Amino acid sequence: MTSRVYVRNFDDPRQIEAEMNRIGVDIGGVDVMVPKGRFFTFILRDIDPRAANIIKQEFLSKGGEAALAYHCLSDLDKCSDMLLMATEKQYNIIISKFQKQPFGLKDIAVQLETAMANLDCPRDFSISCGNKIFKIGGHTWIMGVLNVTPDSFSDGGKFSNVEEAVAHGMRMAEEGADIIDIGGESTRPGSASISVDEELGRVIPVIEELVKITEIPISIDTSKPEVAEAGIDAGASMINDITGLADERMMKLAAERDVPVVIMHMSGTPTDMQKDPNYDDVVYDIIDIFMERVARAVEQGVSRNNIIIDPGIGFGKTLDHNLQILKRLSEFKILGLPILVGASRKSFIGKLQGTDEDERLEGSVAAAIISAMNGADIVRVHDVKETKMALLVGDAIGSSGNL
Ligand code: 8Y7
Repeated sequence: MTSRVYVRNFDDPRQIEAEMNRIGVDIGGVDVMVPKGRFFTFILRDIDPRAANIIKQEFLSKGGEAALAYHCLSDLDKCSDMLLMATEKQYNIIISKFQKQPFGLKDIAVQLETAMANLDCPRDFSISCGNKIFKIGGHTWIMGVLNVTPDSFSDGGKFSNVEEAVAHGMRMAEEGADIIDIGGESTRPGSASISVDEELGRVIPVIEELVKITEIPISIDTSKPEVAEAGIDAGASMINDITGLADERMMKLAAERDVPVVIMHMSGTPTDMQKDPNYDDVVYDIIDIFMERVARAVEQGVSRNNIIIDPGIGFGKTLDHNLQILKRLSEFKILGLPILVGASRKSFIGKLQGTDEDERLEGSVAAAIISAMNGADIVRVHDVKETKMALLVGDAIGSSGNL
């Protein structure tokens, strides 16, 4: 009898374990072998050629590989990028050797160690929001969009009176939303900002009414600390800040009130963000900015356990930037923080579908599912019922085969 070859792809070490158990591997052998079945590829940006040459040697000597620019062999003044390829087991050995090396290798060792810990599967943390605990990993939470603006992206004007807005919030809760995100200021590209009083007048009555009749956690979508504070006083239990806590007062408020905060990435301001967006690498550049913002927020007293990151689809991004972010979303897991994605009804979907704002449902659901499969923990959507149904299927597929 001839034996046949099959392919088996793993995206979670629990699946490697399950496969070894199926085969009947000795229990002691499983733990030893799983780290050899996990392969990580990392990019190092702007690496000193002297460090790069040592890294190359260490990886080769352990059976891994580290690809560097040809010029690094001769020109020791010109930094380059580097591609690292090895198993988890090989990284662990190499990292321990880096501890004693010069040229910043110790720092790289710490970064690699942190990266692998953050990429660990299953992701084992949760976010407390109001009276709910959102467990991260394996399940995608839904944030329903409630715009209370006369001119927002979608639903513009439809829910500008309190009663209608409250009714829409309740409908989303019934349809399966886990959080309601209430915003009063339009962030449509090119839109102008409004005053604190105007924004307060739009959102606060809606929050006050909703908390009377439902337990669903409410997020306040604002970049103004005054509005966020009043929103929390009225009963909101999360801050969604599209400027990514650009205002330090927002960091202080989040720290004081001990509520989860969404740090969203935006390049520029809503007025100018779509004028020629430009990145070296859209994913790595955004990760760099998250690193800096998260460190600053933690310095201001924000608990790391309260931070959610969001790459900000459509905020200073071209069509291709948006597609790259969604395709490579899992790379943001390197930060070890929950990931939120808001792609719903955005203009890139209209561009691809060739449809107007009110006909972007199918692409929005597709984007939500792909986000979830690529590591989003929360999706911010307008069409709650349709997204919920699709996610029941998507999440089940995503977690199938895990122990
Ligand atoms: C997002 C957002 C908007 C997003 C987060 C729209 C308020 C535009 N988009 N907040 N807000 N992420 N966290 O189309 O992508 O809903 S407004």
